[in-house]
Amino acid sequence: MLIKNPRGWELPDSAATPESLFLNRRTLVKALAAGPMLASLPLGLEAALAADPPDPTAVLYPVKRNDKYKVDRDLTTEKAAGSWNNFYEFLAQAGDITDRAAKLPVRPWEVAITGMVEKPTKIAFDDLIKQMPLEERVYRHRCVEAWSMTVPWSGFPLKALVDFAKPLGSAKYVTMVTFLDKDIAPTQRQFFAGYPWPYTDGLTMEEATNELAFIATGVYGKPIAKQHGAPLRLAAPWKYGFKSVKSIVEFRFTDQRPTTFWETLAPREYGFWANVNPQVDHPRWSQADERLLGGNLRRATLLYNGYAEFVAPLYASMPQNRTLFM
Ligand SMILES: Nc1nc2c(c(=O)[nH]1)N[C@H]1C(S)=C(S)[C@@H](COP(=O)(O)O)O[C@H]1N2
Ligand SMILES: [Mo]
Repeated sequence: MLIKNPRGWELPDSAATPESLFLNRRTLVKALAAGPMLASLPLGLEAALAADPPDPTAVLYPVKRNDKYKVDRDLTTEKAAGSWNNFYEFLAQAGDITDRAAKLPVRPWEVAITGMVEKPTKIAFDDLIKQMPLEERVYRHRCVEAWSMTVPWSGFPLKALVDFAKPLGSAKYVTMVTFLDKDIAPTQRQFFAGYPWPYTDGLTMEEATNELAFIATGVYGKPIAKQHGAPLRLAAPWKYGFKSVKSIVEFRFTDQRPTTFWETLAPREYGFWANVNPQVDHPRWSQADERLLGGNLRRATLLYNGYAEFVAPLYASMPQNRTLFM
């Protein structure tokens, strides 16, 4: 389908497609797939749909579940997990951002490998994923704001990407960077324009190559929904959710510890390590328990979010003080 009109996200605010178009996207996409209706679509609508061409990776899913990673609770429903999201680029608080995030164009999508690597490079996401070993893992996720979910991510170990990137022996950290685009992310141009965009966070190389660190490209047996951070995001389940950067455009290898988005904004509340610990309260609230998305059930929060057997050795020789858990 060749479309010469500007795409939705290239239009100025005043000319942007109204939200209502996106509300009905699913129905419309179905109708489009059926074919003959296309000719009768209004031009603006056609342009809006062009933001989302067919996903060539859809055929890869579902992938085989790796049963090594057990959880002690039921899966969160797809609806509950997909209608309560933190993605500050679209809304500066947790909430249902499905319609806002629908405006994020995820094709084409390039991933840059930069910094201390043998050869800095850029690769199309669709080419990268073909080279990665895909599997499904059911992981728990604990937001620093004391809600949690349990979801089946599909994707690949971050270690596979690190191997692909070939970092130099001197690299000690990997920073993950989200897209920066004021035309797409309303908060990057409005009241929150002064935030330290783009969103970044990072891991040490030991953390990044720990078997738990996972890049999610899918969820619930399908390509990952935009509100969850399409087309690829980190899932580091032993750390508070804000470490798990969404919609990554760059993996940057450095020998200096990065100062991350939340650490820059509120250094007394959020730090680099951010390992989950129910005994170390956030300065403004308790971390002892958490609300399970999809209801009002609460569960006790676990040290390292229940993943101590995999990750506690990483921190054994470090001072077990507050900064390790914020
Ligand atoms: N780029 C970006 N990544 C982000 C965030 C964000 O605001 N922007 N929020 C983080 C926080 S606080 C959480 S809890 C998780 C939420 O992931 P989910 O919406 O898929 O549940 O994403 C993390 N990754
Ligand atoms: Mo969060």
